[in-house]
Amino acid sequence: MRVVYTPAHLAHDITIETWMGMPIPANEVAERAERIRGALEADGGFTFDEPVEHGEAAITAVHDAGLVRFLEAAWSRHRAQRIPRPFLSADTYPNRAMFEGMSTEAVDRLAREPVQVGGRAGFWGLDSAAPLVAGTYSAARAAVDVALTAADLVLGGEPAVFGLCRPPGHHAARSMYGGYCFFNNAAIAAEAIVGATGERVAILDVDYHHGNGTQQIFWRRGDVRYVSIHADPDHDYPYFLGRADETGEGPGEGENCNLPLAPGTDDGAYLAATDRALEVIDAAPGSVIVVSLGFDTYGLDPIGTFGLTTAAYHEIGRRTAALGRRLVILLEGGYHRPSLGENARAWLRGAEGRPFDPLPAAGFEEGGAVAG
Ligand code: SP5
Ligand code: ZN
Repeated sequence: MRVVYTPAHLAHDITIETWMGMPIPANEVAERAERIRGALEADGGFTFDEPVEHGEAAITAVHDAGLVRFLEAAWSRHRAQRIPRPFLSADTYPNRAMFEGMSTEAVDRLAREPVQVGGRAGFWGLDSAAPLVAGTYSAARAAVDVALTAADLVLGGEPAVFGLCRPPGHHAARSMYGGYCFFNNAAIAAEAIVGATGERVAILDVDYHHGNGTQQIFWRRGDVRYVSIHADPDHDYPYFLGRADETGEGPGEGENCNLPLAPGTDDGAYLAATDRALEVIDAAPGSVIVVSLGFDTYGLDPIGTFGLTTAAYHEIGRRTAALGRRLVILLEGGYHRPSLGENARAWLRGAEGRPFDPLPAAGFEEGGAVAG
């Protein structure tokens, strides 16, 4: 399988994130992508391509240009304000209750981007856990190019291509970043595929978290079907979207399918949900699936609660490919660093119909034991 990768992601390296006001060691770190690259190189069955630069138009096809300008300038503004921290995180968010009782027109006029950078980060941001650093914008742009290059290769005839995107994308909405995501790589790729083919596209999101950004972007669209399996938002991030009764509106009615699962979900229940998700995709026409692939469903993931195993990833990859559609597979989350390489290798080998043989040198075994 061909893999699109660039070291440009290394510019976005995070040491600390804030969680409920507490500084904690960052989860979405550069080591994640390097672990996966290393495992795929060691496998020998993957070849690597550099991304091709695609420019801004593909981004503003799904994102507000104001978000792009904010992300481009945020770090220099943060520096200019002499904020003594190594990353930018918001001060105040425009909670919807702040505007309660006001007309939509009044809110559109008054709830606008302020000047102070902590207010700007609140205006464009969802949460306090997506730290922005000096290299964030360039890395996020490169991740988009990775996704678009993977899509180009598939449109050129490859049956399945893996885009090693970092930072991830599926929490980023048209006018919002958040959840470690800045630009929505999967949504940008899906939009480009619709534009290039005129066909309908399906997005299968198997990250642990609901892809609120992807859902939002395609909510009213009849040409992109979004199907997501994730932790019940009553219990986990992003909390305010991801329920089963969110089915889309207007031309998008029936094109959004959320399959929320309880904390602690194991392989059996997850594979049953996978079969349901694949049925929903199979029921609409189209020849390409964009996969938002997260490994935070893994049993040892530090922020997820599910119990998936490496064997399950191999099987999910196999079943997804068995639909017979071409796959643009894009990395989203997954934070248990020692297992990421093996889990990615398992999924991708499954998608190619190859068996999975654990690498002896992985230094990692199921259950978390570190091999000598
Ligand atoms: C792409 C992606 O997977 N984004 C996930 C964003 C999750 N943000 C919330 C992180 C919560 C961290 N919780 C730490 C719990 C320590 N017990
Ligand atoms: Zn996630």
